[in-house]
This record gives sequence, structure tokens and C-alpha cells, in this order.
Amino acid sequence: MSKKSNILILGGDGYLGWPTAMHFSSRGHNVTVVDNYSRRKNFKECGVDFLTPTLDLNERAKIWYESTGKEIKVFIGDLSEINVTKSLFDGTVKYDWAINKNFSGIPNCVIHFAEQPSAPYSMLNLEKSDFTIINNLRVTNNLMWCVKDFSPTTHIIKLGTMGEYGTPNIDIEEGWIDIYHKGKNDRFLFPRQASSIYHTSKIMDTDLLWFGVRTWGLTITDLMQGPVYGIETDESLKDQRLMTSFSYDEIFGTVLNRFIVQSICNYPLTIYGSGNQKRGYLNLIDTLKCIYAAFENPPTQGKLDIYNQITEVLSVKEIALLVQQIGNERGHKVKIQSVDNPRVEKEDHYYNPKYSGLQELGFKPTFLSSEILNKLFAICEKYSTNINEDIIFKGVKW
Ligand code: USQ
Repeated sequence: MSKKSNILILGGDGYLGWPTAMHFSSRGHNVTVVDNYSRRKNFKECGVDFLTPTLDLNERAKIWYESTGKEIKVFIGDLSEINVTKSLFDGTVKYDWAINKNFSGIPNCVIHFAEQPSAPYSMLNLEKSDFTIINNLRVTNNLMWCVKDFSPTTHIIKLGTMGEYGTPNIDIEEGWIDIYHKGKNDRFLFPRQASSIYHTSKIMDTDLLWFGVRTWGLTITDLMQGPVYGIETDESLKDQRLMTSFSYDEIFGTVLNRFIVQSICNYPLTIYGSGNQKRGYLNLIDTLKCIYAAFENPPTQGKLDIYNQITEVLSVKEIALLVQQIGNERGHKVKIQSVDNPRVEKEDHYYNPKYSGLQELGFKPTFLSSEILNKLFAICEKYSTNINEDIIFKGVKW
């Protein structure tokens, strides 16, 4: 990969998209972000909001330029419309914010986050389930066809999710499984069985991309990521207005981020069911490091590489106890409450995923520690007047 690459980030307004954009920009790459603000629209429909003020992309790109001298081009458009996606490959794109409005060139690498990311949102009703499936698959399909037609050597990094595998009663491999059947062997995608429409849409877009690899020789990395926690990254330390969005509501917030905010506003930590559900978690700063490692180590042309992007396996109960301990040390009076599990998921199950691949590429994990939790508490405490207790738990059921 050349030193200075053209990086196209789809879903640049999201929790992961914006910090990824700054991470690549600070390393000298030409970065373009695309988003249609659909998450902000979905927020409005659900009556929820971020904890921290989250400026729009034009404003954040401007602040980034003023504080670093580096340009992140911004294009606001709906990637489920094929002409919008095409414009980013044929050069007809009209940027909404850029210092140099000329086309930045065909992307060497596309990082694809442009999906509806919430399991509860996808389970609210038929309309939202439909939106999740159509948006996620159409954006992926548009991307795949544009890469095939305009630049078949472009590396696609697609954010997948550990939830695609579900919680099988066997070890979870990194993407693939070798099967010996009736005297013959073959290699297949590891079996997937998700427990929400959102997670199922991710299985379907993995299948689409695997088709593109087998049929057209596309070059793709699929990062199977667990729930992420955290807010600050090295780049956002330059100016707090560059911090990413932070959700703590029941629909869009991930469990650890939610528990920190619940501790601060004295809302009992909502363990769903037994709390023995295990997942692989990782810090936001590790998401950035993993994506960068995937970018620096693309598959050979025509291959699909899959990595499990987590750093440690924890149960919900273990997370609640860690957050409670630090919260209490900081003077909060943190209670834990088990509530009826609104989700259909296994609570007592075997869970043993393999996740050495990214570390073999040089990624060094940052484990959850009291120092990390204290930093996260400190930021959330600073914005505690923004907390709206009404959005913490309504019990979106499926
Ligand atoms: N949970 C609780 N209490 C809560 C919230 C969640 O016990 O108040 C439990 C859930 O039941 C689940 C676990 O915590 O067992 C994780 O839930 P989550 O809401 O943090 O994460 P999830 O819905 O699985 O989705 C999140 C992101 C999604 C990403 C996924 C990675 O929203 O975009 O793909 O994490 S993974 O789960 O590995 O598929």
C-alpha cells in the first residue's frame, strides 16, 4: 500500500466512522467521509440524543483542518442510491466541505461502516426492520458493483460483527471452518446464526461480499467486531469538539457505555436476564488500531480475509461489577438490577472465540482497566447535565 492513500470512509458521521477518519488523516492519507445522517434521523424518530455535543461533519472537518492543517473531504449523500456511490468512483462527486474541491481520485481503500448499526432499532417494527435490511444490503451491493466496475483492485474493509456467529456450542474460528464430510474436505464461512435482524443483515452482506470475492476477484477484509466502548481517541484530544458521538440510550448505546452513564445518574445498571451472556469487547482506540492493521495488511487480490476484532471476553455481570466498583470509588452509589431480558438470546452458554489474527499482524490490545474506566467516567461526568433518564430503558422487546 502506497504511503499516502486515498481512503473513502462510508458512514463517516458514526461512532466509529469519524474517529477512523481522523486516525487515517493524521497518518497522512487523503480521507473522504460520506454520510447521509440517517442515524441522526433515526435518533429523532426514537426521541433519543447523544450524551456529548456532536457537531455535523462539515463543522468537525473544519475544526480538524484548523487544528492540524489536514483536510478531510465531506460528502453528504445516501449511498443506497447508486448514482451517489458511483459519483465517488467516477469523479462526479460534489463535496459539501473540502479545501480543494477537486476529485480526490479513485479510492485505494474503502472502509464501510454505512449501515444501520442497532439491534434493538431493527427489532422495533416491520418498517425499521425493513429499513435495516434494505439500507445495509443496498449500500453494500452498490459498493461492491462500483469497485468491480471502476477499480477492482480497491481494498474494501467491511465492519462485520461477532454477533453474526451467535453463541454456538463450539469454538468460534476466525471466519472459516474446515469441514470433513463423507470422506471429503472443504473450507466454508464459519456458520452464522444471529439473534437480531440487524445482525442478520450483517450476515447477508458478508455473503454478498464473499460472492464478489469468489466471482469477480474483489479484495476484502471483514472485521468481525464485538461491542465497542470508549469515547476519546488520540486525535480527539486536540479539541473536545472533535470527540465522537456517544450513545447511552437503550436503542443505540452499547452496554459498557450505558452502564457508565447509568452509574452517574444513579440509575441501576440494567443487567438483561442472568447477565451471564458473554461477548468479546474492545476499546474504541483498539478499533482504530485494528482497522489500520487491516489496511496495512490487505489480502492478496481476489481473497477475503476475516479477523475477529475483540480484545477480551466478558460477561455482562462482570462488566457491571467492574463499572460498579469504579463508580463507587468516584462517589456514585451504583446499584445493579437484573431485569427480564427483553431480547431473545442465550444467557448461559459456551463462548470461546479465537482472536489472534489481528495481533499476528502487530496489533497490541488495550485491556479494560480501572484507568480506562476512570477516564470514561470523567468525560461522562463532565456532560452529566445532558443525561436524559427517560431514554435509558423502555424494554424494546423481541
Ligand atoms: N445488555 C444488558 N444490559 C443492557 C444492554 C445490553 O445486559 O442495558 C446485554 C445484551 O443483552 C447483550 C450484551 O449486553 O447480551 C451486548 O449488548 P449491546 O447492546 O452492547 O450490543 P449489541 O446489541 O450486540 O450490538 C452492539 C452494537 C452493534 C455491534 C455489536 C457487536 O450496537 O453495532 O455490531 O455490538 S456484537 O454484539 O459482537 O455483534
